[in-house]
Amino acid sequence: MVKKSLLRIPHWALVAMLAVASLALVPVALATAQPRQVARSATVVLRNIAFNPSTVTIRRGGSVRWEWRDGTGLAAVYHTLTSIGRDRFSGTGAHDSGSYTVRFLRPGRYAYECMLHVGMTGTVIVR
Ligand SMILES: [Cu+2]
Repeated sequence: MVKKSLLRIPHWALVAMLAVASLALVPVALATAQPRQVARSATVVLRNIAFNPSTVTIRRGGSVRWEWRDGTGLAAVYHTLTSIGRDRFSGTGAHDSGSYTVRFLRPGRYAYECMLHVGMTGTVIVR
């Protein structure tokens, strides 16, 4: 009976408290539901046998530029840019310098790799 007396809050008061509590949550929910500002384009540098950064996110219609900068001359390391997975894009053969740019028109998750180095992978997320 003692326990029950603790719960002697009128029903309307409980409803009012829940209403206030849910209102307090609304701004947070709206803030997380809004899409974050996504960059129009991104640059990925091929260096140290890796794509840097390995994941980039851009807006639909934007582009990604890859730059081969993994050493020069005899120390140059060759890499390919090879699309894998369901959402594909055209890539390149093996290079040790230069750049390559792809414009992404459709939202999706574009995975890619270097065919010469196991584990050298990257992803372009288009929103
Ligand atoms: Cu490579």
